Amino acid sequence: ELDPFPKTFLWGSASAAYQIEGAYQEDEKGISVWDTFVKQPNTTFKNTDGDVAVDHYHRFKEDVALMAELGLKAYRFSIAWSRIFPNGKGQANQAGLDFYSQLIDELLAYNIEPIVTIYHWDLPQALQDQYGGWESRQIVEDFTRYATILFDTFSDRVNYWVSLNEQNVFITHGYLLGTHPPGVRDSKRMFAANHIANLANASVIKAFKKGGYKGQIGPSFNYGPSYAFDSDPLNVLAKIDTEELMSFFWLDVYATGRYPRTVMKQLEKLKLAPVVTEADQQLLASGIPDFIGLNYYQTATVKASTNDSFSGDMGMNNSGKKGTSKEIEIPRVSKFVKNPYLEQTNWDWTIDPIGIRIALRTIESRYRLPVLITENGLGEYDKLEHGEIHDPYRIEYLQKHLQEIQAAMTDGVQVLGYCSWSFTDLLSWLNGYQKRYGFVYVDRDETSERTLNRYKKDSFYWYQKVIQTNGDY
Ligand code: BGP
Repeated sequence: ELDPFPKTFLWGSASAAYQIEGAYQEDEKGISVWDTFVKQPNTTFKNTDGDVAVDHYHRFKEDVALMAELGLKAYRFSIAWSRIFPNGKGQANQAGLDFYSQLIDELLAYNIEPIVTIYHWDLPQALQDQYGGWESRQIVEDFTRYATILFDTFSDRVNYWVSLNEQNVFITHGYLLGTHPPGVRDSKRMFAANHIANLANASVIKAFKKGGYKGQIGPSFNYGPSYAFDSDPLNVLAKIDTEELMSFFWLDVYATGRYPRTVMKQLEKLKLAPVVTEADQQLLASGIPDFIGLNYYQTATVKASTNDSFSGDMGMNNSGKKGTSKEIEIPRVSKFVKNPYLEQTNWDWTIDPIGIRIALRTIESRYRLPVLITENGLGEYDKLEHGEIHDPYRIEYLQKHLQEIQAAMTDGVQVLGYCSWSFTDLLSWLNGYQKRYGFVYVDRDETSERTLNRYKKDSFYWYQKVIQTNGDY
């Protein structure tokens, strides 16, 4: 028997500025590293920039009206740093503040709780050029100043803040795999930049607490638990190593202010460990969040690796052609293998509802912090036919995940709410516009006229019912 969802449960949906807004140069907005990255010569990004995206900047009232029709209780969005500070710092841009102020007011008019992400990857290009972005300690101060302006301007109306979105993703892709800006492939630089991002995260949380603002703050983290392929003790050890390296290396710092000793020891041996001063240690300890934001998509299954070298190629399937991803290996740690019990999407992401229960249980038993599920969803091809989109696969995916969340809550995990990814269809960073996640279809048909019209999918009506019945449908 499952406990019912609490009355206060935040039934939500999520998005991020670069993926929906468009209007990339309007109202004094500065250029971000993503604006630049997708337009480099020889880029693999074709027709997949965020210049127009789904034009949310001009259509936010229409979008919020759809959220109200669906019955959302919460909406997670991000603020583009370069709208507030076109050059990353200096004088705040009033037009940028006004845009988000109007969006927040519009949400509140329909009783939709805004959940505001302060950083969802679109760093002002000026800070990259000036001092190398996340590789310079100067960013700690600039990021804190930017966040503080947001707290001062909006905390009378905002109760939930997400500090950094998926630090593990933007740091590893940006500095190890080279697939996100600034396109670096250097593990030493990656661990150094990552440490600075930790400091920036802690500094913002500390500023929030010291400022006495009302509400709660925490980082969102992409946590997909790992399984051992079988009970071979070597594979079980590989599972532990993988989770420490890929997840607890971040989550431990957020929740306890300390790096896991095992990973740090390995990094020291490899001469990759970041420099952590006494002052850093204190800052990390003073920036403990109120909740962990969980972005959950899939799990991994691992065997032990005996290989020595890293190919630098994560072998991801960004084409949407099923079965094209390559086997990933972290040398001397683990080899990622197919899990015979789990289905995969067309982008080769495993579909594993019980995995979210395992993620929630792990966070609870390790950190005893509440969790806000800030992302979860299915990226698939959708087909618009006579104004309708039949997406039973998405309904099934979300329904099964919600059931496991309810089970985790029944187990005793504190879950504040659930934001599906995403509300409208939007830009997928590495997959363009064909990989769709929304309850609302956006017509971005590049072959005919791109109307950007919105259409409600079947999953829209399904989620509407879920919310109406508080999960008891
Ligand atoms: C998360 C990001 C989101 C979103 C999502 C889906 O990592 O926080 O911004 O993009 O993943 O991923 P993708 O677009 O690669 O399918």
